[in-house]
Amino acid sequence: MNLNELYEVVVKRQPNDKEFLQAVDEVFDSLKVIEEVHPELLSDDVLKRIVEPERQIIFRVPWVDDNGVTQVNRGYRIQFNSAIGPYKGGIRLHPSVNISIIKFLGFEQIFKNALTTLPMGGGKGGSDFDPKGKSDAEVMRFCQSFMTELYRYIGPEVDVPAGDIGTGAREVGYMFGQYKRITRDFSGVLTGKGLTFGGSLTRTEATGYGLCYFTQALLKDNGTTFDGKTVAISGSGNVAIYACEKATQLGAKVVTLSDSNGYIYDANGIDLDLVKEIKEVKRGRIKEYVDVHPEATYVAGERPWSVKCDIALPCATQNELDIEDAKKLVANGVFCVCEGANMPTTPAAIKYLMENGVYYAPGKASNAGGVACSGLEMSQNAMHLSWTFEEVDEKLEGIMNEIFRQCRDTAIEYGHEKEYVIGANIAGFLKVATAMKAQGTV
Ligand code: NDP
Ligand code: 2IT
Repeated sequence: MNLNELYEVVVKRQPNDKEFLQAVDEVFDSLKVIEEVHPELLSDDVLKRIVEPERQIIFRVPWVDDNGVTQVNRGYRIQFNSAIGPYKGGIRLHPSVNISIIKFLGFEQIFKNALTTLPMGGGKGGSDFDPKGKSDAEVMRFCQSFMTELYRYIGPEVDVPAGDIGTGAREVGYMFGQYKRITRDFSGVLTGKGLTFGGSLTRTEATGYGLCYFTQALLKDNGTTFDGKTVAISGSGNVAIYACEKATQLGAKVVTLSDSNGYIYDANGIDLDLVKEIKEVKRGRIKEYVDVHPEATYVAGERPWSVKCDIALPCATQNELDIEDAKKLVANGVFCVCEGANMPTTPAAIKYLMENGVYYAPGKASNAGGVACSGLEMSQNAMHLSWTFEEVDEKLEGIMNEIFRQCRDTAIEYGHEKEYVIGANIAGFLKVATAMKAQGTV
């Protein structure tokens, strides 16, 4: 069966899962390069298995709100691939969550985790629960109910969930507490834990910092640096905040951040202490920024891609940068787009950016710093020790440099220099495929 034929099988099996099909299509597009040069590396048996999750768990999550009313959400955990390690990946809490979104995220995670060089398989979970506007007590009751079902499927050597959209330190803490209460097992079953109970220094910063380390490696390889560049970032959550921090430390000026209601533009560079106060302490909205900085602007209902910048780092959600946005970015002189979010750039936008000579890096490579640091948290938990911030940060930078090297060198090896998406997909795939073949048809 060739890649086109297998893609038709995947479509037939889940015709409505558009995000998942988009993610598979992108990977298959890259694998066509191997199909042409080295068909023997594409085993039919491996390909057929890699697009089907090993296990999909869907469950009811009932909880009682502050008014005493029962609420019901749907919980998911997709254990996609365990060829190179225990399932590993975050939990997304957002009203848009459905099986397609969790499957696309789980599929991406397989290749991302392989690129980190650490022994982690691919998984993802979540729920259509919306933590926004809920009290701490409601969030706690939801997280406890979610874990009361999930605990039987996970474990430190089985499946290790973590944060994603809507799941931060608060939610991981509540889930960890409930897991421990049910199992009596104090172990590294989740990552992104608080620093007083097994969390790793640098995990909070890791995805955003890692994105900038990857981008820095890419820029260096192309003869430039962050220094003096203007950067547009979308989102104002965990990834966006720490991408803004590191890009600024590396000499860039970050001029935008956003949330699902609009974006802020500050020509003087984002005041990140204020953003942290609004988002991390008050759990407020990004438009509150202009209350303190009236010289900055807030644009409601728009995304930040019409702003003039050299480098764009989409850090909010999937398909948030489309072909119209890509055209605006190119017209304004952007030369580099590295993804902090998972699949934020639409296929047409990726094509347009690359055709116009923009360096483009896919999230499964450039945002792998978060899960890489989670892997380091697992190592520390297994050894019952903790490394300093500097030690973890140094390891993180080393891993991101190595991921960039794999993307660059694999792209060159297959005759597609600077097409980092091809390098990422092929390098990640070959590692997992080799392990799957060695373990037989399971
Ligand atoms: P957070 O929940 O901390 O922040 C998410 C941000 O994205 C918020 O500003 C949110 O705005 C915005 N956003 C979410 N959904 C939408 C939407 N539908 N339209 C517009 N804006 C939206 O999540 P993270 O920062 O952790 O995650 C951001 C991205 O990075 C996701 O794609 C995630 O999968 C990816 N990622 C995260 C990692 C991590 O370690 N946390 C690791 C690797 C990738 P609002 O408040 O209005 O919803
Ligand atoms: O998309 C991702 O890589 C994450 N949300 C982080 C997963 C993790 O296990 O740390």
